Amino acid sequence: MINNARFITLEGSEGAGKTTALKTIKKILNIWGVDYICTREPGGEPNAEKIREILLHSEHLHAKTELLLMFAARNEHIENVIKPALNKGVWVVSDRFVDASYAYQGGGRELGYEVVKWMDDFIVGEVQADLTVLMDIEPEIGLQRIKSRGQADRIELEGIDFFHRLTKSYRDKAKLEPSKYAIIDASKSFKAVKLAIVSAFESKKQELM
Ligand code: Z5A
Repeated sequence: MINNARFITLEGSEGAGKTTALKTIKKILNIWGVDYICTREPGGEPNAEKIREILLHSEHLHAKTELLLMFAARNEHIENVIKPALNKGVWVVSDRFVDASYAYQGGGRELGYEVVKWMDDFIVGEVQADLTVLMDIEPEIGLQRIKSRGQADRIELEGIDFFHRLTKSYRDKAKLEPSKYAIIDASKSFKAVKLAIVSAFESKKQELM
């Protein structure tokens, strides 16, 4: 935490309902009267958005290239958006952050925890989330939800084992620092998920404010 401003990240596998969760989080922060910005990864600033295009729409990328580009985009995002906002006392809500690298590249691509941890220490350092909302869902349910969405990007085209590995990596990462996480059962109905997010924020309010 810098200057009382808080850094909240939103994570989950495909079709976990992050977009829907973000709406609920915004409503909560509005009610709390917090000054905040919403951003996303990969992306969130011009150079990082260019890297996002390469990441999601290249025909092929080696796993290590993918990892390096995720962190290159993240460095631009941290230096140009996240740190300046937090330093001004503005809260930051990011749709995905470093846990996605542990999950997708460390787990999904099987590069392993250690190499991602090294990059995390090097690039993210102390700019860690105060709260990570993990939208937890079995891959079969999430993938079923996004089936009707049309053209899939490069990562969404992976096989089911990839999604099982990344789901496990998300869960394992959360176990390392449970107090930092709000784990939401994202397989429930829209209403139940919304209530679970509201309740999680209420229980963290004193700590965050
Ligand atoms: N990536 C990475 O590999 N490494 C990294 O370090 C980072 C990212 C930072 C970003 O893509 C990609 O980059 C992502 C990880 C990788 N993988 N891919 N591909 P993105 O930003 O374009 O997409 P996304 O992050 O996967 O999010 P999304 O697709 O926009 O959101 P979502 O969580 O998947 O779900 P949604 O759009 O909110 O909902 C999906 C559908 O489910 C939709 O039709 C909803 O109406 C429905 N839904 C949602 N909630 C419910 C409930 N409760 N019941 C029933 N139906 C529901």
